[in-house]
Amino acid sequence: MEIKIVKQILEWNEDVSREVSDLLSEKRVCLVNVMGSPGAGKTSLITDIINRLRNNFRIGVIEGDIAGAIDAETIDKMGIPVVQLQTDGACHIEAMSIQHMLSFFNLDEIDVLFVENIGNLVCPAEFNIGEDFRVAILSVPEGDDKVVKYPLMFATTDALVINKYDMLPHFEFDDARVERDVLDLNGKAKVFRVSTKTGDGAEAFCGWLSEKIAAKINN
Ligand SMILES: Nc1nc2c(ncn2[C@@H]2O[C@H](COP(=O)(O)OP(=O)(O)OP(=O)(O)O)[C@@H](O)[C@H]2O)c(=O)[nH]1
Ligand SMILES: [Mg+2]
Ligand SMILES: [Zn+2]
Repeated sequence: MEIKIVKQILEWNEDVSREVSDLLSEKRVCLVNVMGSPGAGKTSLITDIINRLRNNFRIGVIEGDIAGAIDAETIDKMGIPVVQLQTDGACHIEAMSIQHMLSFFNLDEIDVLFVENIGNLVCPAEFNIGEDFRVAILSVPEGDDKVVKYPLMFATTDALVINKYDMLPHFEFDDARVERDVLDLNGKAKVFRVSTKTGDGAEAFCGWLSEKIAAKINN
């Protein structure tokens, strides 16, 4: 008799992430996985991106949080389609959740979906969610040693946004060291210094982002 074999959860996640990716390619929707610690500025960056790029792309957002809907309310007030995923304790988002949530969007009317992952520097990076690319955020008050201490997120990201750059005078934070550490792990990463508070650096980041999105949806 043939033995039933159930695959480990990570392998299952890989299968579903490929299904998500295939569907979104067919629909010409770009999926961006935004990751970083609690409070690094994920929602601030996404709202800044919306303000800068909403005339160029049709944007949707999936907000991931352990509880509540605070970030989704922020995005909803901007008139952007948004769904809140509550993980009820889980500290990362899996592809199965994204696959389920895509049905709440009209994918024919979306060019780019941003996923705000759970605030966590560790396991979100282990799970592909069908994304086209990743954006990791590290903010100045978190400290300049985080790339070395939490390598996977920085090794797998396409861009690193060093956020809260306006706070640099107030912290011992060597941004050149952070850039070196990231490039040592991951030669393809683009590093941007941004303050979502003052807007400094956001234009350069959004320029890079626009090119990546356009490359996907015009492909
Ligand atoms: N000074 C300064 N503060 C910022 C900047 N970006 C975000 N903040 C502040 O940092 C705090 C957290 O920002 P959020 O955007 O909510 O961070 P988040 O990563 O979405 O947080 P969670 O969703 O809770 O994980 C807020 O008080 C923001 O106003 C920045 O560039 N400079
Ligand atoms: Mg947030
Ligand atoms: Zn987790």
